[in-house]
Amino acid sequence: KHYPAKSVSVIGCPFSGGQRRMGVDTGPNSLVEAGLIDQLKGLGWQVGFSGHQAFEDVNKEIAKDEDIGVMKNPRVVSEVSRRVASVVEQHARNGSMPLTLGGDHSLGLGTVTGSLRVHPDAALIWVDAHADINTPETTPSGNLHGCPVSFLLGLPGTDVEPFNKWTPPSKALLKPNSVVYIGLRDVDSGERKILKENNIKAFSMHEVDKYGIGKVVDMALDYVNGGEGKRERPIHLSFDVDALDPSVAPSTGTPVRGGLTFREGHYICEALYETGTLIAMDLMEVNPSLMQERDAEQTIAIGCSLIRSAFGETLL
Ligand code: 6HN
Ligand code: MN
Ligand code: MN
Ligand code: MN
Repeated sequence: KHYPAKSVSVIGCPFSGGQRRMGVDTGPNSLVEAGLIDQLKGLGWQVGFSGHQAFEDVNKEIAKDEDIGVMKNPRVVSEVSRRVASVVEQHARNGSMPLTLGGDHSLGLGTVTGSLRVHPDAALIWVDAHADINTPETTPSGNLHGCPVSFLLGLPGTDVEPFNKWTPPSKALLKPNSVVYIGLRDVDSGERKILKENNIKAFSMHEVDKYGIGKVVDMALDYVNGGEGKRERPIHLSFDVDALDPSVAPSTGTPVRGGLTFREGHYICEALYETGTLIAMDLMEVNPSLMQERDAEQTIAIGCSLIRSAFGETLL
């Protein structure tokens, strides 16, 4: 299995430039302040954490970062993803499992790129209310947190500056049959077309209701492993906290009703830990400045407990 040494590197990414609501950049610090590092140590992990990533220099360019087409903050998002990719890559190469705390989900372009440089055979499980697979041509908002998967796949429309300077579509590391979604319920029409055309496996909330979360996670794992019960392929888990129902995780920028329950979210993390094949995790879109203080505390606490589940906290 991939991390027998139980070594994890916590990569805090205080970044909000992939969308337009303030505060998501404070997510990583809130998770750490809530005791995440000690919680991971308590589960027997060796935890590397030496402060959050310093994006101040890029962040202060945001005001000057003019739109390219409809893309908002394109240079800043591109530069941050480029850096995150190399940080994730380094930790993975050193044998320490990257755990990235967001920050908005545009960071997923960096985290997954970093993982795939070290584990080219890895599959991606994207847990989210949204598919985040808009291209610069289909995005209705111009917000790049809705686009990371299309860049990872190198889809038509992603050969744009400044991204093509460091992650050109011709060198895309992710294949459409290496991605599985769980939790979708707010997919744009352009995205739906992309999912269909590329035959991308997705378990929406409809499938979660129909089969139950246990079966859905089994089907997702069978799919990426190419065989029933096979559990060998390395997996990168990118977990957007808005996959959970807003009643469970209210403090997030793009909440959508009808989401995963507390247990369904935790079940996914527990089941992935159980495979022993998890090689990286992202926990994204925790925005403590949204909703009441109580809601923020609840969302932060759930962020921590989802992570603990993915790192081996069991019920019994
Ligand atoms: N997220 N599909 C919408 C858009 O603007 O492209 C929402 C994206 C949300 C992204 O939650 O990470
Ligand atoms: Mn997302
Ligand atoms: Mn490997
Ligand atoms: Mn989302």
